[in-house]
Amino acid sequence: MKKIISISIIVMFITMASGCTHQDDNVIRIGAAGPMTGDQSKMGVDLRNAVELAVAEWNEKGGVLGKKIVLLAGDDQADPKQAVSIANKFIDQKAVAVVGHWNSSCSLPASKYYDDANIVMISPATTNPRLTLQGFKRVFRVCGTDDQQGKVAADFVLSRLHPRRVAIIHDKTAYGQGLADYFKKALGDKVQVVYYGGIIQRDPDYKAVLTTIKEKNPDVYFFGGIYPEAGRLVRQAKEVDLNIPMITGDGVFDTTFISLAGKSAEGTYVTFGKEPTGLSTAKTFIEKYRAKYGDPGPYSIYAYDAANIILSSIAETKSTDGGKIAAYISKTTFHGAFGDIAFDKNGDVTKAPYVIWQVKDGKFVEVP
Ligand code: ABU
Repeated sequence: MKKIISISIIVMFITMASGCTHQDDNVIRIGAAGPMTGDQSKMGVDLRNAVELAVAEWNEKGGVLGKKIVLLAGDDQADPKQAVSIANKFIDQKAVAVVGHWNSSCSLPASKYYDDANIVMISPATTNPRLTLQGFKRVFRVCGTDDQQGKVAADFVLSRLHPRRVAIIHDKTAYGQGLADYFKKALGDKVQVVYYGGIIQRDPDYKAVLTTIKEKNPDVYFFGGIYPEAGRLVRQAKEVDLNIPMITGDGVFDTTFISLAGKSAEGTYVTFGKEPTGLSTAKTFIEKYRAKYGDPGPYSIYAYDAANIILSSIAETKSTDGGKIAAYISKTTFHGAFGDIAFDKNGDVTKAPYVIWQVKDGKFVEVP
């Protein structure tokens, strides 16, 4: 008897030491992962807020499978190593599914951990095509891909801006460099690419590279990267008298870019999805989000839909098994705030969403 009691005490201590004492099978845990601190924090906070809103709505209706839903927030700081650490933390915390990550460089390494641990992952914003080409059955995204937006950007440049010479810069990340390469590929041999090169993220001064580009005399320059660097690039381009338009991708589509760049942002072209405000389903989401957090960010509605896809799939399958939830997601059309969402065999959305936007009078305006 003494021996049995001792073993029980040892097991209890091991359980406490491994951090499992907080586990409570009367709840269902959903992760939200993205950069919640650092210079891309607006994106992670937008994502987390949207998932929190969806979770609160479900909990008001009684949760899912009769259990309260608990949100686990994971700040990956836009750092791949931190993303893997968050993935392992969510696995330890017995998350059923994750909305995230935001950055391609984070989603790519983290996705293997989720899939191996039978956790469903839906990224609202990761656009590197490789994410869904790894053969993982539990990995999805609700946004488009960089081959799609690179082509939309190149078609626009060729058909509307008619340049002879183009410069291409990227931030050396899976997203930024990948997008720059798809843009370059889609240009083909129809223009001369007079400059192609990478910059270092968070470097405060890009004037040397911008001066080199100016000497090559391009008509337009493309940037594959995120809004903090894009803000510095367009500001410093003016300082070195490089007065040509920038065209860039969804990682720059945020009002923070315009605040950082000021008047230098004017005229910048950006590929992103259509504005959701015309949709009645989006209207309800926008009103609720605004009441709680202020204006939704560009990817908030995508994160909200991702969370609802996960929660409704748990409800419909009556299961928290990642494989069962993923199989249901793969074959179902969801009616989200942003319209109908269905997935192809890889886990990509079946509709490509990109249009061209331009900064005009301090606002993003869709180019007709
Ligand atoms: N799609 C834009 C930014 C997120 C990413 O790295 O894919």
